[in-house]
Amino acid sequence: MTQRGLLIVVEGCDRSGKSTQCDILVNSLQQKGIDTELVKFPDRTTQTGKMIDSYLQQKSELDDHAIHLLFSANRWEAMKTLSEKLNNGKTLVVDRYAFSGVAFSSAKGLDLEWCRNPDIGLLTPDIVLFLDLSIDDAEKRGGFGDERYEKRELQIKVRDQFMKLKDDSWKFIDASQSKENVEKEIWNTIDATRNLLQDNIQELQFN
Ligand code: Z5A
Ligand code: MG
Repeated sequence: MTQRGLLIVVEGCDRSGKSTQCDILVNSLQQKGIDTELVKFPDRTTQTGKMIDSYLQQKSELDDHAIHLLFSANRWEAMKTLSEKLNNGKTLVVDRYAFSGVAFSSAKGLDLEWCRNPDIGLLTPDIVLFLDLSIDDAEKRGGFGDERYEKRELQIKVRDQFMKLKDDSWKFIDASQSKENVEKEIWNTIDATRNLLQDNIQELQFN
């Protein structure tokens, strides 16, 4: 029987290098002969993703609850395909997941428990790599951009909310290091936990 792939989630503050490191990690895993694919949320290509993209680019307005539910729907519509891929042995590296959803919406003032509810039942990650970067260091990376949430005050609140969501599956990575050193720390973390994860691998779990 094919052993299922791992669900590796990469989370973190804005500008912490998530997308950069996801690309590197996918390549490194592939080079080791591990069948791996990159997934990114929000997926801006689907119908819900197009609405999210327009909202993030400040081209449209939506109620805070409505956009929260759209981000969640954007994940739900991918779940069947993702679980099939995992069950067929593919490892997935996921750039942002439900933790971002809860952290951003609750930082805007929505109730944390309310924010968690629509994502209950999504696939549970085997490991969450949290790329940790102070807001000051994030700003040194060329400043925040023009998208809706790219503001210092909100980003400070988002980090506080993320800290309320962590559990034992979270591994903190010091994202203030050079790209190469972050890459090494991530690889060492994956390598240290991979055998443990593979030994304890269960059927896919839904949270
Ligand atoms: N959002 C939400 O509200 N609800 C949800 O459910 C979800 C998301 C899933 C868009 O996300 C917004 O959606 C986001 C959260 C919200 N809002 N904010 N803010 P996105 O994932 O599409 O956002 P993004 O545009 O990709 O930005 P990002 O993820 O914050 O950036 P990053 O991926 O962490 O960083 P990067 O693109 O890899 O690197 C940023 C820059 O830093 C770039 O110039 C790199 O070359 C540089 N970099 C990277 N690593 C380093 C190191 N180590 N040293 C120096 N410079 C570096
Ligand atoms: Mg990114």
